[in-house]
Amino acid sequence: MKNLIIITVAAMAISFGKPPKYKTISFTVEGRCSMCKDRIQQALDKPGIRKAIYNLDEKTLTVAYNPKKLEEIQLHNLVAIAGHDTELVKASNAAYMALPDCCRYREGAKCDD
Ligand SMILES: [Cu+2]
Repeated sequence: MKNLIIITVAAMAISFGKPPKYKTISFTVEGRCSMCKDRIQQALDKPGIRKAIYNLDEKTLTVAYNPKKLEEIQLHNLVAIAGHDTELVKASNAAYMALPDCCRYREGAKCDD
């Protein structure tokens, strides 16, 4: 009996300690420069997100996240709140206008770098 309890407790500990299964997705995000890249990646520095990498040349954001904690659309919302349009969610005007001049991608802004 005692052994059974020990085994049960051990099995529970193992299942609690299991690392979450991350899902990796990519989607298009508007951005112009390395500041945009930092801003976009920073916006996804949240619990349940393991990594977020923005490819400036391809305007593609790749995110590894825990689908048990976050829905895909929430990732788009986080980016839009930071001022950047994604292929599913457009940033509000207020969020967009909060960007520095050189990052205003809708007006064809060009950054120096
Ligand atoms: Cu920028």
